Amino acid sequence: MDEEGWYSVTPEEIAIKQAQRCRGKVVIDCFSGVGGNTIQFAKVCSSVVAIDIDPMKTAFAMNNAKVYGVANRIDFVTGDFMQLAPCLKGDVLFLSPPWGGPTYSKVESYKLDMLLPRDGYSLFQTALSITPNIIMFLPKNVDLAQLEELAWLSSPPLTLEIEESCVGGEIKAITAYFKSNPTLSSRVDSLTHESHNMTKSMKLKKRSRLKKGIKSTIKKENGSSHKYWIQRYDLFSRYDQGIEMDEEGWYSVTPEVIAIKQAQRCRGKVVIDCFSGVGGNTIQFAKVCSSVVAIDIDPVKVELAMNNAMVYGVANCVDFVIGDFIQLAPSLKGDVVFLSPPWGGPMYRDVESYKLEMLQPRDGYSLFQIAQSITPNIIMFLPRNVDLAQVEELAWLSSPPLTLEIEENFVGGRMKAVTAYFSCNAV
Ligand code: MGP
Ligand code: SAH
Repeated sequence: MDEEGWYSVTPEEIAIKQAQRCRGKVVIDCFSGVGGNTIQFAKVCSSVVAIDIDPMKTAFAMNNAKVYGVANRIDFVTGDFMQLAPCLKGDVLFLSPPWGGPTYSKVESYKLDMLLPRDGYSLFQTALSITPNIIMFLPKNVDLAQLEELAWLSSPPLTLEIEESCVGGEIKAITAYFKSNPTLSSRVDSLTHESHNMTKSMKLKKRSRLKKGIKSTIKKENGSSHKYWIQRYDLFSRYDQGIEMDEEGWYSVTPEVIAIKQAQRCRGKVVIDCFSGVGGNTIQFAKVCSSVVAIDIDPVKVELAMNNAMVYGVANCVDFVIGDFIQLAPSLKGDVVFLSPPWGGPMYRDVESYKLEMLQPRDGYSLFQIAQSITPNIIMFLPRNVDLAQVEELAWLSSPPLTLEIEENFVGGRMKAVTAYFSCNAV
């Protein structure tokens, strides 16, 4: 535990009860803290994503989930829920945001405006963009009229059930369960005009920059990276302005002219960069896309990518996630999925025909299938010696078959790789 953990963790008796309402569902625990709720969700839900902005909290939650033997059933994400929201999907959203510290009980009536990191109206509005099935864990002195307002001002209005959350018979907090109600929504159609005006005050505020403090060692360039160091300005034209790399970054970053071309195909779209590495693609997506989520399983890569995005002045346009794309996929949504997975290191060139089975962390068929569960608009960055018949197979074996465009990628007249653009309609 850490200090905030001590005063904000949901008591087990309450967390168990809340989780029972989510049995079999895909749950997003948006402020997961040290894992009090996450652990109980993991026991009964079909899938749990646990998000916290503080990497220390994620580490504590992982440890605590291990104590309960459920760590491998949870996708832990260090990130800002408000920023990640456009790319999340799930059946139930669980919100137990900061109440402003232990002093919350000093006021007679706790107002939703006092919740953090945004007022309760903004939080709720963001949650609603994902699902109407929202559970909020709130102070026992919360203004219940404001909660009812949240339900009624939604369009369509939601049903609301308030539960007094007790430990040993003593009220500790309030849990509000919001759900959609089709009959209710048709009856109050005539009210929606009024609701509409009132929801204006619930509009989301401008995106705030991610605050992160991931501590890690950044490997400096070494001998084996020298060949790539010579090409440094092809990789990042702003290399001299503070770009940082690690060894895998050197040999796998997408050269800038190629990344720019790939990004142009995604102008205005919500893009998921599933293997973001040191950010070669992420940076170019950030310049032209409406929203970019950059996922990498390696925390060092994410730190490097954040630094590099800062060099290009686009860090605040990207939602950085430390996580496993394979595990996160069921909770992701977006217009385009960009896959530039590990090819197995620079030795990929040693075979004449590179097979999709050689991609990592799963073979190309599996990666493609996982990507397809999100969108048919998939871009794959592949070795120049890839077996093109296999790539075509990916398009044809899809149901319905996808259109495929293969682009050969050159830098300074040398072929570096190929990009495969799959889509239902043109991306
Ligand atoms: P390369 O073949 O290692 O370099 O990678 P180069 O300069 O073409 O070497 P040559 O001596 O054969 O001419 C070419 C490009 O492929 C790199 O700049 C990366 O963009 C990309 N790339 C290489 N690897 C090993 C990976 C990888 O594992 N994953 C991803 N996503 N891209 C890679
Ligand atoms: N396009 C990137 C390079 C990607 S290299 C760029 O231009 O910089 C491939 C990346 O995949 C590596 O950084 C590796 O850490 C990451 N990776 C490997 N397995 C992963 C997984 N399961 N989920 C997310 N990222 C993964």
